Order: sequence, then C-alpha cells, then structure tokens
Amino acid sequence: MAITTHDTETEIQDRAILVSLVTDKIKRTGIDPELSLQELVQLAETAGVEVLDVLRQNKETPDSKWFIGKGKVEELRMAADGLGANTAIFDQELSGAQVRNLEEALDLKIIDRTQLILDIFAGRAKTREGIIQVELAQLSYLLPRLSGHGKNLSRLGGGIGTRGPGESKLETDRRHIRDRITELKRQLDEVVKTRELHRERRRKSGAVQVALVGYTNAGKSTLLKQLTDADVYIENQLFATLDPTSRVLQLPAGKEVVLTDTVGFIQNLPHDLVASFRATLEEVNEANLVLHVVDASSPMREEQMEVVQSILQELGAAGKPQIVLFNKSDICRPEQLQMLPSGPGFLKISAFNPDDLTRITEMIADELAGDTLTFRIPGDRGDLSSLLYRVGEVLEQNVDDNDVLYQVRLNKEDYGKWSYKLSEYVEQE
Ligand SMILES: Nc1nc2c(ncn2[C@@H]2O[C@H](COP(=O)(O)OP(=O)(O)OP(=O)(O)O)[C@@H](O)[C@H]2O)c(=O)[nH]1
Ligand SMILES: [Mg+2]
Repeated sequence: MAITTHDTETEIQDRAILVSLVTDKIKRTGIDPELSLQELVQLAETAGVEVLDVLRQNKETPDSKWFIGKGKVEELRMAADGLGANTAIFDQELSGAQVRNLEEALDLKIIDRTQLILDIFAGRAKTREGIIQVELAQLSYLLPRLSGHGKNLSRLGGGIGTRGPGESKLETDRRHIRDRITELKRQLDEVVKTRELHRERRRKSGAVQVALVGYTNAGKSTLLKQLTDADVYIENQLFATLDPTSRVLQLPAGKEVVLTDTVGFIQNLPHDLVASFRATLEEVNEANLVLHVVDASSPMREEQMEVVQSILQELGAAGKPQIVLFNKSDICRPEQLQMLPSGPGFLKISAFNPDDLTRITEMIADELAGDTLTFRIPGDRGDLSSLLYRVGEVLEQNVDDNDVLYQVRLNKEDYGKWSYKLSEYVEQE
C-alpha cells in the first residue's frame, strides 16, 4: 500500500483561503495567532497550494457545528466565490462533523493544519520507516473523523489532503483501517528493532553521538552538509528532512563523533505524528550532546526555541548537554544579533562561514571533553587511581605526602556513573 505521489499533470491546483479562529483557549496558550497564521501560509506553499486570502475571527469558543460562526461561514463563501477558491485551510484542528458540515455548505475541500502537515510528510517520506510512520499517523488522524470525509473528497479529486491512504480506502469501513493500523504497528516494531540493533552496535563501538535538532527550516541539514560534506536534501521549505541521516564528523584533536540530522519541529505538531515518529526521534535520546539549531533571523525565534525545548522535554531529552547554535547570522540585523544570549553553550554562526564551522567543532570537542577536576587519592588506593585512568584523561599527577593528586578531564556523563565512588576525593572543582 504505497503512498500515492503527486501527478502534476492531472492534479487539480489547490487554490485556498486560509482561516484562523482565535478562541479564549488559544489566547491562553500564549501562541501568537498571527505568527501561527504566517506559518500556515508557509506550510500551504510548501504543499504546493496557492494562497488567495486569509480570514480571521475572534470567538470565545468554537461553534460546534461550523467551528467558525455562521456569519463567518457566509463571508468565507463570498470570498471563495469571488476569488475562485476550491479549498479552505483552517489553522486549528476540526472535528469530522465540522469538516462534513463545512464541505456540504460551501462546496469546498476543507483541510486543517494537522492534515496539511501530515500531507507534507506523506510527500516527503522516503525510507520504509518514514513511510510506515506517516501512514500510521494519517490513519490515526482519519479514524475518528471517518464520517467527515469520503464523498466530497472523491468528488473533488487530487491535491492536498488526498495523499496517503487512497480514496477507495477512505470508503471502506473502520475495521479495515483498524486492521491496517495494527499491521503498520507490527511493521514499525520490526523496523524499530533493526534500528535498535544498529544503535546497540554504535554504542558498543563507543561512538559518541551528537544530534542536530531544531525548528523546521533552521538550517540543520545545511550544517550537516557543511560540517561533513554529506549529500543531503536542503530546501527553503518546511520539513525538507524526514528521515535521520548520520555522518562522521572530525573534531579538531582528531577525535570522531557521529553527527545526526533529524526531522524539524513545529508548533502544534500533530500528536499522532509525534507518537508515530517516536522511533525516529529516539535518535535524539541516544545523543551524548544536542546541537539546538535556531534560525536567529526569524521573528518567531523565541517561540520556536520554546517549541523545541518542550518537544525535547516530551521525548525525555531536555536534560542532555546542549549547545545552542544561533544560525543565519549573515542575514540578521546587528540589533538582532546583539539581543542573543552569549557565553558558554551559545554560538552565533552562519552555516556558510568556514570560521564558524571551526568554532562549532571546537565547542563540541570542549563540551564532550567535560570539566577538569583534581582528585586527592590515598597512596594505597590503586583501585581508584586506575578507575580515574579508565573514565577520564589524566592530565597531571603529583605526589603529596601519602596521597597522589590527579588532574583529570572527565565528561559529565562518565563522571556521573562513578561519582558515587569518586566524589569524596574531589579536591577542587
Ligand atoms: N542565509 C543563510 N541561510 C541559511 C543558513 N543555513 C541554512 N540556510 C538556508 O535555510 C534554508 C533551510 O535549510 P535546511 O538546512 O534545509 O533546514 P533544516 O533545518 O534542515 O529544515 P527541515 O529539514 O525542513 O527541518 C535553506 O534555504 C538554507 O540554504 C545560514 O547560515 N544563512
Ligand atoms: Mg533538514
């Protein structure tokens, strides 16, 4: 059951009006609805949609039947007629019944933000794992909304919202979809096992893992390419990368680490998608160090950083050592650059500046090398001395009365494992 690809010749061009409803609940989330709408425009364009107009409404709660108010439905009809739109894309999630009601009343294809994102993912998935994960997310999204789709979708033909599970499948019963979900989960389990074996092998080989994470379009793949000469897909679009790519990165002192590029994050990332992509995102959990790439030129920089932190939290990776790379400094205004935090753990860079690439590898090496601690080990504790040699890099060793003073460079993780034995011998930090 392959994901259907776009056939540009027979495809109906999506001409869409975007709709945003700002409810009290949304206001409380603190997400700026205007920025979210700007992002919806980018998402729509990434999906190949022509955006004709944008409608907004403020309302305490959504209308249970229409989502937006009745008057706004009328306004949408007039706008669609006037501009020749065939699609309306909502910035918030709709129920199956709301989709059906709107489709019937307006004779438009109705898509919501989640569906649009799922659609972009479906068009991007290349590996078996990616394809299974996207179909799983699409079916999980579809199942509770089944009554809302079908008739109109098949009548309106191709375009967004129709990639992935084909029309005939939409018309089959829920049981069929549930069976398919079960089958996909089984297949995913298999793929996950293979991935775990690979990871296990990497772990045993002692390879140090560094993961590039960040908001979509921040420049993660560009950095992977610039740092390792990897041949990866880079586009000024949202979600250019779906499948993790790993490459060996040489650090200044000749040490090697494995650098992995990951799928970009976005606000309101559909929950089904996060759940389905957990296997892929596990790569982040495996990392010894996280490079958080930020588009410093974006007006949404702070919001985007928060989204990334909260997804890292959800994945259980928020406590990992992290370096924040403020990227695209070449297109930032001087006052934008001044506002950025600096100091240890932060770098202002451009992926296209070779000096900056060197600074990145130096900071990675520093971060992985960890801190230098001095231990005072009693002369008769040969076991502890040899432990120090095993877990860290002994820089200096001096005898002082009956003790030996060791100056040792340790990375936090390794030290953490042995601190129960070593911490009482730390002389100074
Ligand atoms: N001016 C400038 N553009 C950059 C820089 N780094 C990346 N870009 C551009 O930003 C766009 C997105 O880059 P990608 O590397 O595809 O971004 P990504 O984070 O991998 O994006 P997704 O895979 O979609 O999550 C491309 O057009 C890059 O050329 C930079 O330092 N300066
Ligand atoms: Mg990418």
